[in-house]
Amino acid sequence: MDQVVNAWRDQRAGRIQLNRPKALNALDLQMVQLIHAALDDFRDDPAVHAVIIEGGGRAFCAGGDVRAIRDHGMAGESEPIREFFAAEYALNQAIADYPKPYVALIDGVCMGGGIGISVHGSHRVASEKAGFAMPETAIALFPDIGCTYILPRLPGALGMYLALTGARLTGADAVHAGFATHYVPSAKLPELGPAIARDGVSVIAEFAEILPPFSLEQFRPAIDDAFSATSVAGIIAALEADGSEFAQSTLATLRAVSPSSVHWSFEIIHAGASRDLKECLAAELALVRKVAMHPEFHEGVRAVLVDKDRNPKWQPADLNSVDPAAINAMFA
Ligand code: QUE
Repeated sequence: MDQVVNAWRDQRAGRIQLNRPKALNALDLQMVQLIHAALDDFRDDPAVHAVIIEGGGRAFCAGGDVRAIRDHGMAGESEPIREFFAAEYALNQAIADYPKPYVALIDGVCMGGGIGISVHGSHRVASEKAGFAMPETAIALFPDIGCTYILPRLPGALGMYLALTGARLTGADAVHAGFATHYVPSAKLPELGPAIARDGVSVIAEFAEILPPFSLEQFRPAIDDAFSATSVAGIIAALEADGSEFAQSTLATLRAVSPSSVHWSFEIIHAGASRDLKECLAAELALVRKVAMHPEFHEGVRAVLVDKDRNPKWQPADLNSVDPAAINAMFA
């Protein structure tokens, strides 16, 4: 019970614990392979009626090991990049197709790859300690792990707003947005796993608490108005015309993250509205192989995770200087 992923049988449940707490359980290839192998075992074990996945330590899962991806990209090593993302996205698809209840207990940070190993499952339980985000535009990546399928299907234009700004959601807000399905207090979570293992997933409803209001409720009209635009320029124009404090601070966020990433993220999320999950993951794999080799991504990860100066030098430096031909080339 001391691997980067622990998997064990607990009464009628298969249980999985991510166990790389110092890296906030960020996924590497070995972890992805161990989770997938455990899911295959539990699927074929008739004594297992549900699978429960959780994070060891304070995080659920902070994403992927993007520092290692950057190192490979800078070294021109495309094969380990393809191997990691192909394995990660295959796991996301396997969770979506899983024939038994799949329960994620989210009691801490859940970003990027963490959303990928929860949102495609049948039950996503979030506590007041959960924090959800798709923060990829800050590192010049894009919302992947099947989120180009999920985000266009969230209420109104919330998905495009969350994707482009990286806005963080509380556990309760994540239920309102659709990332999570149940809101359970952190203090009750240690009892929930064993209760599901004994009595099945129907007990989750008994643990669930009354949902606090959606903190973005008052901004929903502004979000839907701006982020339903059919271009990045349209989003910016709508926020400028709005002029509210919310619109101003949203504009400031959009002007701080990678301009190129805002454009390629917008394009692939927009396209995701008319693709199924499998098509979305295939399009994400094609794009991520290009982005991982791109200097913009190397600079983003440098600024946020390597040097941590939070002072990226984006090229081009503003949203309206991005050449549409350069964005098209990422999808060629
Ligand atoms: C955007 C991201 C990630 C991020 C920060 C962003 C991401 C990711 C991590 C992360 C955080 C802590 C760790 C770690 C990785 O941060 O994908 O290994 O210890 O994995 O702004 O997409």
